[in-house]
Amino acid sequence: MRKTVMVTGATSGFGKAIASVFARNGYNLCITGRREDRLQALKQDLEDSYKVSVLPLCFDVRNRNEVEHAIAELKKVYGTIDILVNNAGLAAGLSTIDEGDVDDWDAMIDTNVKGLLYVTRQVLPLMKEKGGHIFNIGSTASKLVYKNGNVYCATKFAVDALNQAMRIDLLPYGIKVTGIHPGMAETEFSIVRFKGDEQRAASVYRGFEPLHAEDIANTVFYCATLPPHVCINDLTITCTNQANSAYTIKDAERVNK
Ligand code: NDP
Ligand code: 8X3
Repeated sequence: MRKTVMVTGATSGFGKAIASVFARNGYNLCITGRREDRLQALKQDLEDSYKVSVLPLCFDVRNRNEVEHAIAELKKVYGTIDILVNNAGLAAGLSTIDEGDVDDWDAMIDTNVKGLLYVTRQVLPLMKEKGGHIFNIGSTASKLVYKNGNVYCATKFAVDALNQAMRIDLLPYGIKVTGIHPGMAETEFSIVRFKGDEQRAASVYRGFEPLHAEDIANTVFYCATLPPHVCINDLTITCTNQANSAYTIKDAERVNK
């Protein structure tokens, strides 16, 4: 029987690439996000290309009622779920703590921390009986705070803490928990952070090759297909020009260009 994977935030970036790699390998999917048109287009594309079943669920992870209704729908369609990828998230703004926008703080905390918890809480009853695998997408910002990153980093530190907590709590159910911590990747992440300013977003990645969404998708797929007794707990992945969330160099700065 085909396995089922739920990917939150599949309308763009990592989530879309993760959904695609699992579909290409024959998994049924539940894809989520707030942009219905993108969910429908991805469903069509993946079903046509790979002959798998794709359930699109359009909801905001910040809204508990919407999360509950969506996962009740998932239960009706698939019954159980094998893999959950908690990927939906964002950074909003980049400023010092005294100048930060409180609405941005709410959006990040509500999405990256509370949204991840709401989804996980509803999915677990569909996973506990036969075990499964949860991926939480953290960041290099889960490991080291960078200048002006304050609240975003705090939400990703929280994701790191929740990885550790889930791994302990879910041991009796044979549920693997893997924290994936990417460094800089050129998705829509910076466009969202800078409120649609595409030039500013592009400048973040100028002068070096950042990660591609597919690099993270392939890593998630690798972790998900290890033998049942093996769990990768935590992985930090950066492009070659990045050491951590505070140190990245341009190609021009390399001595052996
Ligand atoms: P994108 O902006 O390309 O994708 C973000 C996804 O999250 C979209 O599908 C978006 O869907 C979804 N999303 C955001 N808010 C909500 C919400 N309230 N409810 C439901 N879905 C939501 O960025 P990335 O792919 O880069 O980001 C994915 C994850 O990776 C995030 O958690 C981010 O913090 C993390 N990350 C990103 C890095 C990077 O450099 N790109 C590096 C490290 C971590 P929609 O708008 O349709 O709702
Ligand atoms: C996203 C990468 O470096 O902007 O988590 O924090 S970074």
